[in-house]
Amino acid sequence: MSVRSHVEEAAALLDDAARSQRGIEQFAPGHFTLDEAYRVQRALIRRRIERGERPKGIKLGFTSRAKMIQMGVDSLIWGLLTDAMIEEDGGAVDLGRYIHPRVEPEVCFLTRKAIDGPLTALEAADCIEAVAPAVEIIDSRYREFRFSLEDVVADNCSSAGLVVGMWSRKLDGLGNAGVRMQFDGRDVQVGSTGAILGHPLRSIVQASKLLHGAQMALPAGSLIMAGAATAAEALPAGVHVRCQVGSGAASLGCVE
Ligand code: OOG
Repeated sequence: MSVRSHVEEAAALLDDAARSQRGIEQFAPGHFTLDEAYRVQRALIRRRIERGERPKGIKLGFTSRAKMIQMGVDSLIWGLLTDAMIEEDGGAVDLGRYIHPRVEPEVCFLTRKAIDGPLTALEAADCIEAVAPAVEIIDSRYREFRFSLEDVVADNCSSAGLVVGMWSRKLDGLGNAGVRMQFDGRDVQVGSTGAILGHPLRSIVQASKLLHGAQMALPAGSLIMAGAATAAEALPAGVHVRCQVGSGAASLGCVE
């Protein structure tokens, strides 16, 4: 009889919670270390890959003060994206796939080179093929979105869905572009891309260090979600969401 490690056990619990849309209690304090939490995250993604999903890139979390304050967590975290998380820009999202989804306005990068070592800001810019406005749909597998840093890391940083708008090759002005998230044409969050680590390109620098620390590389053609520029908003049924970054936008409607 094989006894599953507590890392595999936690990955199975979180994976089942996502698939059944049933939230679970957060783990007891000290249940796992941060290092083990990242191992849970990888085990979780392995299960998805075994079911046929394909790796698509990475996302950063808590890169803005607004998000850290909202969730009471003060360290940058990162998670892994798969193709199954991508929702169509301008399409309708089936809320039945989620537990208690929230949306946040983001900047998404597409890489043109592999990232396989720590980068400077200048090198980071050289790795980018294009940038797009994006909406991230986060959905904690923990009841009431309550978690510790280790819990949220184990839960793949609440990753659930993402909508990527039109790609642009222009990175000028990205350090201070207006960000606006609207529900049915009404502003629910406004901010600036400068809220993301001072400049969203810094998220690529951070990502390169995190990847290096984890002895991982990111192939060319990957997506990197830079982290929300503002706090997240609960996603109610029936609203149309639009996230504008500078002059570009990504949007989605939701159906139940
Ligand atoms: C964790 C995910 C944080 C971001 O962009 O900061 C995140 C959460 O808030 O549930 O995605």
